[in-house]
Amino acid sequence: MREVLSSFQFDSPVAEKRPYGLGHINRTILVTTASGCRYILQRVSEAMTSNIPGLMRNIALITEHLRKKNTDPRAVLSLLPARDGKNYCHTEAGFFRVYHFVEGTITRQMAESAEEFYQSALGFGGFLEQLSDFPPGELFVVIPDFHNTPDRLRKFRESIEKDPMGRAASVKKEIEFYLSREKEMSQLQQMLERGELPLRVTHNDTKLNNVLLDEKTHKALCVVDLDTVMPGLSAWDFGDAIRFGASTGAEDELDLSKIHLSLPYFRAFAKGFLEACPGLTEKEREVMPLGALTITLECGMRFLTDYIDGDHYYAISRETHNLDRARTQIRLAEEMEQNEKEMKAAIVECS
Ligand code: ADP
Ligand code: GN1
Ligand code: MG
Repeated sequence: MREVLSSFQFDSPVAEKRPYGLGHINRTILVTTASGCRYILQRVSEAMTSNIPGLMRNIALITEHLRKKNTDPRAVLSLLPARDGKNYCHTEAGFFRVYHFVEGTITRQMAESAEEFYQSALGFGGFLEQLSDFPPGELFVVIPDFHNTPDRLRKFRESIEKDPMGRAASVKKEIEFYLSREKEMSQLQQMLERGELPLRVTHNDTKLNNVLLDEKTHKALCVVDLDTVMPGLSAWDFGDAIRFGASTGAEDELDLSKIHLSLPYFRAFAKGFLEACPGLTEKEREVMPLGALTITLECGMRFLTDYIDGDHYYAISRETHNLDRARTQIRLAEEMEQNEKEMKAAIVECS
């Protein structure tokens, strides 16, 4: 850690460091220096380390682009350079980067009101809008096929086949749930391949805790977690935000009776997203509910894959954590299937 900390140009000596946030992928540490300045130090997940210069170039390009469109410096993440001039450092312990801490903000794991969720939609929709003139082809594809749901299904089948932990037999019901939805899971990808939906620069990980809200106004201020910004579909960003934020329970809730799709939250998010990103095509609007279902199924299937594989990808704090997560996604997906008409009507209302 000493080597990592001495690689970056902090304003003064480091006084304190502690784990921070509830992300599942990177290791995030809050660093405070002697002068009281705060920074976010991250050890980048191994899933992303195939081309760190490519990943960090993406982040530099995106933040530079966003900075031209935002006057408030707190609205865009800002990287702290390493002493060698790069925007990351490499040690035996992995790849690290540092962001300036965006002060005066809060992160929610669950929105406290539909209004707050609407604000987050303005944040994520605005992000999409502000990057709509950024050429997607400029970006390095950090995790290929990240939201290629049929490909995720193929990997799921491979894991069931290998079953390295001998867990598959105990989760037959859950496996069956996902396998039986191949058709639904393939639709968006097929539309993308047929050219019916435009490829945009998308965030691809639009969980509520990836947008910082201003602590005073509770308005969306800054979108974080830029590792997965890649060419993608607007329905993925919309869908992932709904999956996480329009659920009435936590992603890892054990009491499944607490998991419902909140239609008021769905409407609030749809309204904000469409207001902030008015340039979506008719087809893109039409597939927004399908985006919610697809990403919920995909995400649940990824959790179950990781459970079967032995929990190598997502951070867990109990043995069945990934299985518990896969089960909440099943509940939520079922409710989305039951409320397809209502979701479609909400999109029409907001358009
Ligand atoms: P992960 O990929 O593991 O989810 P994130 O980049 O999302 O990591 O960071 C984890 C959490 O740290 C975020 O949910 C957010 O609360 C907080 N965070 C990240 N970057 C900043 C920043 N620059 N300023 C303030 N908080 C931040
Ligand atoms: C991960 O990094 P974090 O916690 O914001 C994951 C997302 C999943 C999410 C599920 C790079 O997001 O794809 O939807 O967990 N990010 C990556 O909570 O795999
Ligand atoms: Mg995150």
